[in-house]
Amino acid sequence: MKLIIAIVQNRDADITVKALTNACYVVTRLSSVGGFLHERNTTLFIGVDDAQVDAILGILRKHCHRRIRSKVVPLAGIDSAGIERHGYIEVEVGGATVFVLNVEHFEQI
Ligand code: 2BA
Repeated sequence: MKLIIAIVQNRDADITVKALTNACYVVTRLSSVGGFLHERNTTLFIGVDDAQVDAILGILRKHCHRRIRSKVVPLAGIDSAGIERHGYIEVEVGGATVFVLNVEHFEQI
């Protein structure tokens, strides 16, 4: 058995969870926040048999899209008004960040 942990963008979360549950996979979703952009995202926990991992990855690939996001970063120095200067960097986010872990023991009590 595997535990799939998938971090997805909030814009993709509803449709991804719907596709997973429609395909009869059991999903737990948690609200999370990315450490770099500080944007809210969604972390999915999906426990599945080994043989189902590829199908889950296929659903994630289909519904989780890459997007370009901007982040404000401080620049060296200050401007003529004595105010710190800032610039923007662009980063590509997603589709999904996926971890596939071996499950040592699974039990529902
Ligand atoms: P964030 O940490 O907010 O990162 C958003 C995007 O910013 C990342 O997209 C990546 O393109 C960029 N980024 C992250 N850290 C960076 C850094 N130190 N320097 C430059 N650019 C950086 P993704 O890689 O698609 O990640 C999307 C979200 O997935 C992340 O949001 C984080 O919540 C999670 N994540 C990604 N990799 C992870 C990892 N190795 N462990 C735990 N969570 C991870």
